[in-house]
Amino acid sequence: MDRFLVKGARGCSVGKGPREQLGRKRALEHSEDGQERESEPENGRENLEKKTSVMADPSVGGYRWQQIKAEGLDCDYAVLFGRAEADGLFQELEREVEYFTGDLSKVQVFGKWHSIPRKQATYGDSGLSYTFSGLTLSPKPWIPVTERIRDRVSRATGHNFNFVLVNRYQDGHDHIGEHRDDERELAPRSPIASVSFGACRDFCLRHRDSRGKKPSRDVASVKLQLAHGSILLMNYPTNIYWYHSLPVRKKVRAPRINLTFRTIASPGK
Ligand SMILES: O=C(O)CCC(=O)C(=O)O
Repeated sequence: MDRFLVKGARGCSVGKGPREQLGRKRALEHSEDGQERESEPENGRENLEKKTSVMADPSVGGYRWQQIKAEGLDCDYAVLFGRAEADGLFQELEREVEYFTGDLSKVQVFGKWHSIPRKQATYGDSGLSYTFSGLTLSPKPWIPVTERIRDRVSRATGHNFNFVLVNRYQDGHDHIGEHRDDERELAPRSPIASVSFGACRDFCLRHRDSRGKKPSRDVASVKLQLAHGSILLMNYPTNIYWYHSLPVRKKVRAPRINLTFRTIASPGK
């Protein structure tokens, strides 16, 4: 059972509140190499103390922030762009983003190469480097659309970001497996801002102690639904304790683009 489900505006269930718990469910999940497994409905784990809440002043910066908290998990969610603006940004991203091709669009799992089940691109400040698929790369220079979204994110959150990873999901078959954003090059304790456009998708978070066949503890998982034009700010220490994924959802037919804005520590720091 998920701890809670945050559902939101625009028909994509993005704002289910603490009392509106999901019942038992079955979910199809894919791992990074594209292998599908059907997760069993979990039961008996409903945590009655739900902590979805609205900040003391929910309209700070003109946005209605929702706070999502659990043990070691600290996130803030808001709709950042109105529908028309979000539509325009989605179209511009579709026209302008240049995604990786060739070896950079593949991943090696147990010695075998697989196509990554989504498209990816990176943009950022000059002089930065990061490790991707075992390679040290530099992001492409910012383009106007990623710069505009970055600046809006900075104004809304009060944080500056020097790098963005763009993930494009063609439809509900494209996905990202469970992982943490805990790369060594990230500035310690820096938040990660995840901005979504296009199809609404489930975003699942699982505590590190509750993973695998024999979890050491039973911490209820968290499922959010990320709406077109929304932002999810993942604050420290979320990425220490919680893994996240965007599972396969075969009924989703529309594309989605997600941008995770990050702060890479300057070389030498
Ligand atoms: O598409 C998403 O919402 C998730 C992206 C993600 O997990 C990542 O960039 O690390």
